[in-house]
Amino acid sequence: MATSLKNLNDYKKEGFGDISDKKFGIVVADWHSEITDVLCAGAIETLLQHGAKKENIFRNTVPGSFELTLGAQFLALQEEIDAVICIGVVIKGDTKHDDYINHAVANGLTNVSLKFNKPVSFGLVTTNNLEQALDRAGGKHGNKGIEAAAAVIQMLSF
Ligand code: DLZ
Repeated sequence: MATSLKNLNDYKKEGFGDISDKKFGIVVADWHSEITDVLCAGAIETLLQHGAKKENIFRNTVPGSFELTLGAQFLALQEEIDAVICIGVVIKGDTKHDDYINHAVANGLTNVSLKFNKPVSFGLVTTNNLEQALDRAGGKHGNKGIEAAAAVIQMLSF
């Protein structure tokens, strides 16, 4: 049977579904860990606020954002994991590394999500400099870790 799609306003009115029995994997990149730690804390706080249990949240670390895809796959293939949140920070430098990493992660996480039919969120902050990244980790542009957690919660409500 077809699923009737809800939009964010519906969820704001009705709330998301019960996630108290859902299990969440979080993959966090070690590069710029002073920022990814803040993003991860935002994601965990959001899961808990929406009713997830602390013991159902599994944080894993990978070396850099490029490794988020395989980290997500390791988690997604575990049957008991319902959704995966990926967190990283890629800052532009003198070379095009950011472009390669960002596209690889975006494609990779899409593939993992579709392959395992599970929500996998893209909590990758991609900025031109450190200040812009800090602005998105509890600064003037909020905390992208919160958005990454909210995205999987919403997708689990389908
Ligand atoms: C190599 C590299 C560079 C230059 N910059 C970043 C970055 O800004 N953010 C990040 O998460 N990771 C970076 N990395 C590391 C790569 O993601 C990856 O870990 C290495 O290339 C090893 O595969």
